[in-house]
Amino acid sequence: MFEESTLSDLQALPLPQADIAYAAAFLPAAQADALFSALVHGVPWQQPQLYIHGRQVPTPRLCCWMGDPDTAYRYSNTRFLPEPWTATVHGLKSAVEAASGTAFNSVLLNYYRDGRDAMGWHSDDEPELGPQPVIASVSLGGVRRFLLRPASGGKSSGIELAHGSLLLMRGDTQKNYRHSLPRTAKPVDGRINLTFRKIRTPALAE
Ligand SMILES: O=C(O)CCC(=O)C(=O)O
Ligand SMILES: [Mn+2]
Repeated sequence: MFEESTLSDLQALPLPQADIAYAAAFLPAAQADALFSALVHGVPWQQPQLYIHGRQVPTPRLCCWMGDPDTAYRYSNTRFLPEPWTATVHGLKSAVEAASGTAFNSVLLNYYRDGRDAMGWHSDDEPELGPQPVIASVSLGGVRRFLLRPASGGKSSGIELAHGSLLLMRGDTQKNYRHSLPRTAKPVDGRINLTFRKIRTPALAE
């Protein structure tokens, strides 16, 4: 289903103490269009509640955790079990694995319905991801600005993540940088992002 794409399509982003590579055209446009529609309709989207200063607030986006059955992860004191792979997402996983040379066992899908949906500053640094996680991020739909800023503070840099693009964050990127997807007042189409991850499962066996 997915065309071959290789590491040679990836370009390094010039951020110090990070290892970030970007392929703007990882998926051909027609394939990215088909994938977007398949995911909008075919993923069991959820909208968990967040607790902020004791108040319950719906997460400002829809999401779904998908993966191998043993990839439960912990977030805000809750243990989440993954949804089983759909054929579409599993096919994309194989394409991302071939392009990145990395095996993944889970993916977090996020659906930003419009410019009000967003994700705040964070690092993907959960202990179960290990010290130097490889995070492979595929973007589909409306183009949004992805920001990175040094964990020690300082200026943020942005990249517009294209429809069908692949962004790889490796090495010390999560240790040395935070990232976010800010809200935008500009009219923007819905966007789906998939971040493939490798969860180390034995630590979660309890
Ligand atoms: O939507 C994006 O591009 C970023 C998503 C993200 O940072 C995450 O899922 O951890
Ligand atoms: Mn993230």
